[in-house]
Amino acid sequence: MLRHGQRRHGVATGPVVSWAVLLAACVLASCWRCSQAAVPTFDNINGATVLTVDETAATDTSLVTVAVSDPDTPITLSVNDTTVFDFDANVLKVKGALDYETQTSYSLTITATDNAAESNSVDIIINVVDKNDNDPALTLTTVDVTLDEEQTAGTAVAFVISGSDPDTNDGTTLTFSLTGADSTIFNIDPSDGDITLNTRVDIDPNTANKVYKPVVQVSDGTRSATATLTLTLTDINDNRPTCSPSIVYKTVVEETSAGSTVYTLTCSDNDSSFENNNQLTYFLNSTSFSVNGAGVVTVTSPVDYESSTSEQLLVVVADSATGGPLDTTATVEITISPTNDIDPVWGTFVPAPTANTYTQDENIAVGTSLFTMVATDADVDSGSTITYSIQSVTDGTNPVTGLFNVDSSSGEVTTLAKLDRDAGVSQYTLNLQATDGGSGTHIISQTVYLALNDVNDIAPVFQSTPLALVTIAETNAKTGSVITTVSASDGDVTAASFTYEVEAIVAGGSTTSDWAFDGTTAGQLEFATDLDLDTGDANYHILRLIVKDGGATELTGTTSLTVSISPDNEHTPTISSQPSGTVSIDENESVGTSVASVTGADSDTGDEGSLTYSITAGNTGSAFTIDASSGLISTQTVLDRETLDNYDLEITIADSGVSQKSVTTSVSISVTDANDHQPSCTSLFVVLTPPENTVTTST
Ligand SMILES: *[C@@H]1O[C@H](CO)[C@@H](O)[C@H](O)[C@H]1NC(C)=O
Ligand SMILES: *[C@@H]1O[C@H](CO)[C@@H](O)[C@H](O)[C@H]1NC(C)=O
Ligand SMILES: *[C@@H]1O[C@H](CO)[C@@H](O)[C@H](O)[C@H]1NC(C)=O
Ligand SMILES: CC(=O)N[C@H]1CO[C@H](CO)[C@@H](O)[C@@H]1O
Repeated sequence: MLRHGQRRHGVATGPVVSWAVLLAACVLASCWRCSQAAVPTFDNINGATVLTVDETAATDTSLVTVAVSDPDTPITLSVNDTTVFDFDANVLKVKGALDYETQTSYSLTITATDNAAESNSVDIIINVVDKNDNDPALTLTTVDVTLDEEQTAGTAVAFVISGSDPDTNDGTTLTFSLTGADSTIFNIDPSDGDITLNTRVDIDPNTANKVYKPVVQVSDGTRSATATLTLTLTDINDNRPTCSPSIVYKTVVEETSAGSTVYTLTCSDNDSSFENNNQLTYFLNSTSFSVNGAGVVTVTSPVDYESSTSEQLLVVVADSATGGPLDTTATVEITISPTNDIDPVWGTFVPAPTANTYTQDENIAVGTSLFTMVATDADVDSGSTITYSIQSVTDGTNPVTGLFNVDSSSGEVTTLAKLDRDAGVSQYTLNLQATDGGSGTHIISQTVYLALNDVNDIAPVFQSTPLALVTIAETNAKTGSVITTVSASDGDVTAASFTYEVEAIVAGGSTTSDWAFDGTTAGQLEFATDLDLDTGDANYHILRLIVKDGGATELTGTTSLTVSISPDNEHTPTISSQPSGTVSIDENESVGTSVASVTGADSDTGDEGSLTYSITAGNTGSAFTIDASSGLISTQTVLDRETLDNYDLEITIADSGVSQKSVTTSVSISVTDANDHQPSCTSLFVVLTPPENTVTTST
């Protein structure tokens, strides 16, 4: 009954023992009980018993409650390997770590010993049941991969990873996946973990390569393992440099100094710096300009507008990719703006001078064109505009002004005033200038000379004009006698050859032929005839003299000369008439009574022939007076015969010449008694011819 109960119990307490094992144990126990009653017998296990236990079974997990039949209790149960299994009373329990992967089954000898030391043993088998008790593992053969950017979707990324799982059956199906932010660009094959790109990845613009760190995970369904992969996407040189703008227009002033910046190109390359993919270099095709590594275009050698007014620079911009550079071009259109950089140069003047000298007659009309300066300038625009000027004029030594004018635009030089050679300047020095226009003017200079020809433009003049009166003594007024010597001067530089003539007689009644200039002694005026005042020639003559300068166009000067001929007292007065004998006059005649008359004559003319009469002796008591000009003698007192009855008057007749000459005579006057009343004369005036010998001459 108990056996059945025990069996039932055994069944009830050994849930892990299969019904087949239980059935076998009952058969064995019935057999053992039949043959050997004192030996413990196993009721529910026998040599065919196979138990199973999960490898994950925890310690003290019960495997079987062994039922033993034996009267000699208590019965002790033991197992021959207690490292993993042992009994708690009659319950076989797990006491150690199980691992299917280490040992899939155990053969155990279970021994039951009764109180009488009788024992019985039975061998059973415990099969370990595999469970998913291990994490999968990743084998990371290649986890660091470098790949060029720009690969197409589907490109395999050469990670080499594999998964494994220590479990034997359960949890051995592995699945791969990717996690993490960096995983988005990948696909992973869940079964084998092969990774591909799921998109084309362009990392530009980027300054460096891009690193992705996806996390790969392998899972056995319950357990998983992860690892971080590294994909470095490297830049490929897939971008050309670009310049914005690609064409620029710049103006460069010619002669801009070398080194001046013209323009800085704005170029870039969307590639990264990897392998110098975005490192730009610049080249341009000009010798006048250059570009540096920063794209700065500068002047290399100053450009010349006159050579070229523009220049097109083709700039090649290339990256420096070691794998093969890419390039682009930019154009810099340079317009060269002109400056005034060229000196003007003199051309041939119009007319051309001879040995830098122009020659003109003096006295040319004011405004006469002398010459026209010519200068040219190779600059363009305002730089070529020439302004002409006269910087200075000298007479060879000193500055002179106001003589010349220049038309600043035409260069024509004209006279502003009469040029007078006779003023002492034979040649002027003209310092000429030509100035170009524009900024930073350039000036050139040149000297020309203006030589003046003398022209006979100044009339001769008599010196000491008006000439002084020339007085010639009458006796010298004879043919060939020198009257005076005149001279003339002439302002012309060229010496004049004077000739003199008597041009006209203004007064005096002579004729021009009466006068002559000496043929050999210039200016010496002589008489060409005898002039005699006593024969009626005038005592003064006004001559108009003319002097001729002998020039090609003869100029003359005139003056007047008065020649006075001074009379000479050549003749002594003579008595023309006088009383003959004694003249009587009554006493008591009234004062003023005429008594007698004496007259004289003189062949001289003028003062030399102008006679005056005077009583020079015998006029006692100033009884008489004589009219100085007529020679009439008259009383000056009332005569008294009783006082004085006879007078002998000395009468002097004198001329008025410088060297006065005179003659004397005497007149006897008798005072008669009034009582006689005897007139002694029939006429009051008696003209007597004096005897020759009574005439006396005084000198
Ligand atoms: C226990 O007994 C079994 C069956 O005889 C045997 O195979 C096994 O090796 C024994 N174990 C030990 C530790 O002796
Ligand atoms: C460079 O990259 C910028 C930013 O993505 C983009 O706008 C530009 O168009 C790119 N340039 C070229 C030439 O591809
Ligand atoms: C540079 O090259 C461009 C294009 O060929 C050309 O038009 C230009 O004249 C060149 N410039 C010089 C300075 O040679
Ligand atoms: C004649 C005559 O008449 N004689 C007189 C002159 O004058 C004196 C003085 O007057 C008289 O006395 C005279 O008689």
